Amino acid sequence: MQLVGMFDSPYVRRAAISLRLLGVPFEHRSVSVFSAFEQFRAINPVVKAPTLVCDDGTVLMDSTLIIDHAEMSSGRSLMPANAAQRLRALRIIGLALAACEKTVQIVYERNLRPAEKQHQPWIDRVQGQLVAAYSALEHEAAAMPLPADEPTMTQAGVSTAVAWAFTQLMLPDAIGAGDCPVLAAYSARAESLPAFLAAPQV
Ligand SMILES: N[C@@H](CCC(=O)N[C@@H](CS)C(=O)NCC(=O)O)C(=O)O
Repeated sequence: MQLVGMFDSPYVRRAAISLRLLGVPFEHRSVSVFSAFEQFRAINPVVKAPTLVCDDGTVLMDSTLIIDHAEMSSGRSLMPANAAQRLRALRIIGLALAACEKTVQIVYERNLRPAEKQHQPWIDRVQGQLVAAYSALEHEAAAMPLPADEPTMTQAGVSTAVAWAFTQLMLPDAIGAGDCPVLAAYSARAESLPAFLAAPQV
C-alpha cells in the first residue's frame, strides 16, 4: 500500500509512524497537496493528506480512518484494551488532533490568505483554542506520563508528540517549552525513536 502526503503534515506523520509501529509495510509517496495539487488529484480527487492507496486499489483518507484500517489488517492496536485507559487515550488524542487542527487553521490563514483579507479576531479565537488544547494536554501528560518507548508507545503518545513537534515547527511563537515542559520533553524523547526518525517532518 502507498501512503501519500508530506511529513510536514502532522496527519501524514501520525499515520506513517503508526503504520510503522504496527508493523504494516507501506511505500511513502511525498506528494504535496499544494505545490503538486494536480499530481495529488490524480491519486485522490479530494486532495487530502494523508491518502492511503490500499493494495486492492481502495483509496482511503483521514489519518484516524487510515490507522483504523491498519490496526484491523495487522491485528494489532496502539489503543489500550482497558476501558478506563482507552477513555483517557481518546481524550488525549482528541486534544492532540484539536491542537493540530488549530495550528493548521492559523497557518492557512497566514499563508494562504492575502494580508488584507486576514481576520484578526478569527486568528485570536483559534490561538486561544490552540493554547487551551495544549494546556489540557500538558495537564494530562503531567498527571500520568505517556509511554515513550516503541514497544509501549500508544496512539495517545504518537498523536501528542507529533502535534507538539508540528506546532513548534509552524508556530514557534504561539506556545513554547516554558508553557508546556512535560510535552516538550516527551516530544523530544519520542522524536529520537526509529519510527519517528523514519518520518522526519523537515
Ligand atoms: N482530519 C484529517 C485532516 C487532514 C488534513 O486536513 N490534511 C491537510 C494537510 S495537513 C490537507 O489535506 N490539506 C489540504 C486541504 O484540505 O485542501 C486527518 O486526520 O487526516
